[in-house]
Amino acid sequence: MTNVTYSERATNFNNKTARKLFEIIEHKKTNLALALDVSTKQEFLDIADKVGPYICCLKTHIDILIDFDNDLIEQLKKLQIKHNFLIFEDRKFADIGSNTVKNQYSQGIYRIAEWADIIDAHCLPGEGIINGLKEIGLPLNRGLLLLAEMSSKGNLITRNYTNSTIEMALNHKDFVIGFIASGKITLNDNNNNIQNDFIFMTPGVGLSNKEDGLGQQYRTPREVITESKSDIIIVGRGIYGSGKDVITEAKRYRDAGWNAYLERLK
Ligand code: BMP
Repeated sequence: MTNVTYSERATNFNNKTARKLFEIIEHKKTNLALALDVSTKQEFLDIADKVGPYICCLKTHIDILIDFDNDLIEQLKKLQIKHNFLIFEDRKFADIGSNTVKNQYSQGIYRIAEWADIIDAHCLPGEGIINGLKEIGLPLNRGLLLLAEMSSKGNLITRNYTNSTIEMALNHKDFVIGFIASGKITLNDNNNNIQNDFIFMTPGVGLSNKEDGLGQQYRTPREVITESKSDIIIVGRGIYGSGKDVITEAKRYRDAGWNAYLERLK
């Protein structure tokens, strides 16, 4: 089932954020998500505006910004409307669901639930983390990604952990829209239907480098989309890394990601 189009996939989801993401991908013909890990508001908004036309999703680490303020969120929302992309705050929640993650998601200075269409979480604490986030996110039609695999060298995620994560996702298909993973993963290596019912987003994507010297491991868009059958490539420093023209690089990754998808459809 790897030759199903993004639009066809959208019909498998009741979650509005998931449907919207597939709509944007198909409309803008891009499966590129930008990981915008810069530290100043000015640089953040400048790159978001330049790269916005070429991405389906903008991934943030909002706590990296040294001059965060509410105006940044207002400006980001304007850019979201101007360029039509979803916002994914890569907060990687990993605490108890009943109280802590609910407050981390909705309170504090960032008030993530108010502006992030998508968030992600580690399932290490157990299913309560999903229940907690869902209480806040589902009424707002938000979507949750679960970290089923990681791109960093030596990470401790095992096949059993990945399987348990998938099982938790299957219990919450209204809110869990997909996974962070190296590609399309299946439960117990069976060819079951989770492949079309979830979105797969893959970080650790680069056209030039193989690693960053601090454990990050890069694969090409072709390896990720055509071979590992992921849906979305997440690219950060490959686009905004030192000395690069962000528009040229964003187009390069958008084309590489989209061509890899077309190749898979053949
Ligand atoms: P870069 O392309 O600059 O290496 O950035 C990758 C981005 O993806 C970072 O924001 C990182 O937090 C995120 N990420 C990752 O690299 N590996 C994972 O397993 C999960 C991630 O969210």
